[in-house]
Amino acid sequence: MKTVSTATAIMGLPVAMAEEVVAQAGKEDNRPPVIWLHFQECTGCSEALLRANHPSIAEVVLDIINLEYQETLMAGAGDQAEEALHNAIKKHAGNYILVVEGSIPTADMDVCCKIANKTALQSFKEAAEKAAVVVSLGACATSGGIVAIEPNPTKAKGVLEILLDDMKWSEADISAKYLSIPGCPPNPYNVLSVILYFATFGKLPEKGPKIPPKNNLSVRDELAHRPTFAYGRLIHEHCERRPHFDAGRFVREFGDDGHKNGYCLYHMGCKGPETYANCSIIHFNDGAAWPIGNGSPCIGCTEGSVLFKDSIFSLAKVAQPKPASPINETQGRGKESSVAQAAVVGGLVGAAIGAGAVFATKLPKEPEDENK
Ligand code: FSX
Ligand code: SF4
Ligand code: F3S
Repeated sequence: MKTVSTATAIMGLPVAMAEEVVAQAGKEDNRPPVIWLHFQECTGCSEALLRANHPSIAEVVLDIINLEYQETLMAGAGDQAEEALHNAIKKHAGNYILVVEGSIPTADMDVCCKIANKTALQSFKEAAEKAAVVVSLGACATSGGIVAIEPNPTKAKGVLEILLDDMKWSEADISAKYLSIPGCPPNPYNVLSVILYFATFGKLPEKGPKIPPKNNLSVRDELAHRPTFAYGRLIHEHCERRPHFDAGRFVREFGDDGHKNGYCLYHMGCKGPETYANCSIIHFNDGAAWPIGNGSPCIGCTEGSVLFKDSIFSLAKVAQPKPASPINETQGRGKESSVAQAAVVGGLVGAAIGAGAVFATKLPKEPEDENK
């Protein structure tokens, strides 16, 4: 119940939905079959899942999903494992969730990432053809990640590219059957929430960002295929250091007084202003930690266009450098509101707008300006 309540809250569903999610997730025959393939990666995505205690990986595997094949966790190996994979694809054809970790090499080399004497591309295609939905897990599976850094010797690609270019999936197929959960590693609760959502409603959750460029995304744009509940907003919108950003208080050097006081990491290269993710809210390791909370700038690990592409210390583009209006909708409107209250609110608004304006003048117009 606790697990499902947490996941229901993360998915942004009403509290009353928790019971339905529990009912669906608890049905013995309703646990969604999952086939989980590993390609070129560090296995950090599975490791992050292993660090979640509420629920533990044991609860996920035994109670929530029907995990048919997962190379990191299963005891079988060799022919026995290969047979299990084939049997699972056959038995659950058209009904299983295919989770893919790691990028897929496409170079004309007979040596990269062969499993059971098949190339990763062959293994992926066989499993994707009969899947109900395909989920790319992690930056590597989503857009190539660390493996695809130039000069990308294995010509590593993410799942979306393979589905579109090699398997010729249509736009309609991609929209109904493909979802990505990027991050290096992604947050385990997002993985769990997607699986529970699928088990409950038999379809993928809403996808895409909540804010522009939502309506201008093409099918090739990876931003369009992430669950909105987890990747709908920028980290910068919900960061615990955001008040320092708005007030113009920044860390200028690791270990300086600003760093010790938890100031904003923007000038240390934080990519929170251009990174869509919910790690600022749900954290990792059961809520114990997340990069910015630990004093490290965000490196944009959910963004294929930022991670390992932009320099760690380059300045992120900030869409809205001024703070949002701090007017509290409940103040200054009721009968009981007083002139004094209105004055206080007015003063705060003025102060915040002033701070925003002062701060805005300190921001470079373009990131390159900072280097001048
Ligand atoms: Fe990549 Fe995941 Fe980073 Fe590592 O499986 S997303 S390198 S955390 O392991 O694929
Ligand atoms: Fe947080 Fe980074 Fe934004 Fe600063 S720049 S408020 S540290 S997300
Ligand atoms: Fe990744 Fe940035 Fe969150 S590096 S884990 S998206 S704070």
